[in-house]
Amino acid sequence: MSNSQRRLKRTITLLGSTSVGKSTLCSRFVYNRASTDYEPTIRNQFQHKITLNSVEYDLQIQDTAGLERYPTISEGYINSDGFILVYSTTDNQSFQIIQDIFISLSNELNKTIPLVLVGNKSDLIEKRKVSSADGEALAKEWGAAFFETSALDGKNVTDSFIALLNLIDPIQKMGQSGNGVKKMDKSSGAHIHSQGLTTGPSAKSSCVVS
Ligand SMILES: Nc1nc2c(ncn2[C@@H]2O[C@H](COP(=O)(O)OP(=O)(O)O)[C@@H](O)[C@H]2O)c(=O)[nH]1
Ligand SMILES: [Mg+2]
Repeated sequence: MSNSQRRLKRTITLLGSTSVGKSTLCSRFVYNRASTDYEPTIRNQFQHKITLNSVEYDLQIQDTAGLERYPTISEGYINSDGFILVYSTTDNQSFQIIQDIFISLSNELNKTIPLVLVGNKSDLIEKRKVSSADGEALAKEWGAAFFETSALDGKNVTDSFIALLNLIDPIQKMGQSGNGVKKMDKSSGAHIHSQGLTTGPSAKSSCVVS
């Protein structure tokens, strides 16, 4: 038993306004490169395998596009196990929009939602508009884990996905409780992060544009 690996299927959805770097984050995580050689219309799905602490995760990662034209969260996302909500640290409007998206998500998914808030483009230091403190405060309010990332240089990208996977399991074990978004202590995300889960993404991945 101790030698057998657990296998878990997980669906993760990235949400956020246009150009915050959702597709580039997916490309960085799955292929370890920043470029995106596809132009998704509404949704783009990646299959990716990653092993963490002897658990083999079979990931379906849903990249989204054009969400600002869809004020309510599409049914396609309702079965996601967790969400990465992305804004750009260089764009105040994207920080506002991610808050609107969170409200839609909370209203539509009447259950506990594992969430990671990501402020992307942290490499663009001179262009920063949203402070780290504001991002962190928002994540704390939501009970989400928080990372500032750069899909360009890779900073914190894998860590963001791993933090979400580790948030999903405890929440699923807890079961669904309460109305709306369960306020989870941000420290649980930070704790998971600080455990130093170092296993990198495996080579098995594919991408399907829909
Ligand atoms: N400097 C920098 N540029 C980024 C980063 N992430 C994405 N970009 C650029 O931002 C633009 C929009 O990225 P994209 O992934 O298409 O955004 P999406 O619309 O949210 O999927 C592209 O030109 C990317 O190269 C980042 O972390 N740093
Ligand atoms: Mg995109």
